[in-house]
Amino acid sequence: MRMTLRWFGEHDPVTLDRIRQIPGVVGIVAALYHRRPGEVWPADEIERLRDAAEAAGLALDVIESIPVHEDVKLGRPTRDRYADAFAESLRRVAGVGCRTVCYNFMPVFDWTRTNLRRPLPDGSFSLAYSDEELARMDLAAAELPGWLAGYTREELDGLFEAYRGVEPERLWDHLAWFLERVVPVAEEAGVRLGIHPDDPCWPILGLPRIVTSGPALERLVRLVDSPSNGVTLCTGSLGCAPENDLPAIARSLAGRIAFVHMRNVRITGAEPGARAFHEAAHPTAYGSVDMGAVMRALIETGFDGPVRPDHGRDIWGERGRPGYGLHDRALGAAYLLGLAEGLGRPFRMPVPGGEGS
Ligand code: DNO
Repeated sequence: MRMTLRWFGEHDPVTLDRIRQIPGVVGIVAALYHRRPGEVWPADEIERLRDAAEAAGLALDVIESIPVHEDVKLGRPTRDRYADAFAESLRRVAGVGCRTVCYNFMPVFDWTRTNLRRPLPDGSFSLAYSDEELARMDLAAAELPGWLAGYTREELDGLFEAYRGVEPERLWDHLAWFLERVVPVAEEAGVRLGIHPDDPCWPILGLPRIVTSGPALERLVRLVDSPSNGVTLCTGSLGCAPENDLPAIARSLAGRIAFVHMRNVRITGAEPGARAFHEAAHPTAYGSVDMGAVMRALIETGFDGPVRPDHGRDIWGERGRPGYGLHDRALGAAYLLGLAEGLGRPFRMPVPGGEGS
């Protein structure tokens, strides 16, 4: 396994020089964040990303994400053009030597939280979500934190309208169509795709969400039966629903896990309509995810890909990008390294001053 950390590019206050000092981190997870869904990524910009990582002694291990245009999710006639643009970006990512690409198929919003700075009893701050708070929010006043900005009011209304008729089974059809189109290109380019589960893993705001459980991920990998059609096992996204048995999911997807996000969440409400959780420190005791059992499942099923700690709390006075400060993610990485070492299969490690450092 390779330990990686997400990096948001040259304006990220968490610099590559700092990332390389976290023990065990050998690669980064990055993207061309300024590129809009449906654009073909310019090869020279991807090369610059790889070169920046390598100049800091790190590899560009994962692209997270190439966004999927809404027209593809909606099955609109323009989807061919946008799926082909996605496929072309895949080829170009492979061209710089990066072999893992994460994406998601969530309508309109990516991960969603209702509070980006919930104080925890130890004085740290974390991201939180509650169905009840979401129901009270005024979308028109753009109150919802954590969602992709960049929509105008009209665009948002148009998208909600367009999704009104899209039942989950239609969204599955659109996802199948997309995979049939892009997986052969990924195969040829030697890239593994890893779909990111929906976060939180249930429908919100009346929009359909389908990548929400173990059975859904198993259905996904069967849509196109290729090692290039894989998943991103995100313990935090799936872990918000108590019915998701994460170690069992990890085992059932053996061989098809392209990438792993390991973080912990504490579930504080499990009833439909009153579901709630907040993000927690990575160790098992702080949340509802059995992190050790997940790591054991990954090791026992031979997973050997990139892993990253995910959303950290803001601690020690840091005011990081929500979920993506330095300190708590570094602690998360160290914890995950310890878990794996204790289970007898350490992460690949650069030796300071030696090979790989
Ligand atoms: C949240 C992330 C997600 C993820 C995308 C992948 O912090 O896990 O934004 O990058 O959903 O497409």
